[in-house]
Amino acid sequence: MRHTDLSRTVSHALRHEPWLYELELDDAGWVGVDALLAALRAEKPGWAALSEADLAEMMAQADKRRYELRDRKIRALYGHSTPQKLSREAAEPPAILFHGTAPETVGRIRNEGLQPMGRQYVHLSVDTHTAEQVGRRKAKAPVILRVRAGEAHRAGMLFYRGNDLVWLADVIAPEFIE
Ligand code: HQG
Repeated sequence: MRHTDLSRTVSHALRHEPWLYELELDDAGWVGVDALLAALRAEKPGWAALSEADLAEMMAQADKRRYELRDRKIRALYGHSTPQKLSREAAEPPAILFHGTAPETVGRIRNEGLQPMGRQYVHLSVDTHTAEQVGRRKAKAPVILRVRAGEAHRAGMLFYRGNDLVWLADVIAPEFIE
């Protein structure tokens, strides 16, 4: 529970509103661990002695690989909604990716394709199990869309690696979605 709470706050700081923590993400989303720790220590009495090891433990206990901690810097791997789009290196995606969503949004996705909505990128999953979990955040019985990512990539759409299970894209046009 303590880790979930910490992860939520780190997520808020590194993905959504870093300025509320007096943090500034660099081009690739990194902030200094010390700056993040200083902000977190001030957040809650229980976090007054928080250390880098606590962050590492929170990451190790998590069900998903959301952050990367390296050279005394930390960043979120995906999920950003900050106005300044992070610079990412485009990469060749797997031939097929998946996206889990609520049944009621499928009509719109059929018309407009997958859009980033509140985030910087569309989030895609490497397998149906992961897509199902993502979709369950939105609906009890999510719909799993199958994205022909290889074809979309060859047609000029850009893809980026999130973590081992998550890929990102700018948009996915409807013709690549089943
Ligand atoms: C939908 C979590 C209408 C889309 C997850 C989704 C993921 C459209 C919602 C990561 C649309 C956005 C991201 C369109 C897409 N019209 N709705 N044209 N195109 N949508 O939460 O992908 O636990 O911003 O289907 O596991 O659900 O936080 O994106 O339902 O990896 O680490 O708009 O966040 O990771 O919802 O989830 P979200 P997402 P964490």
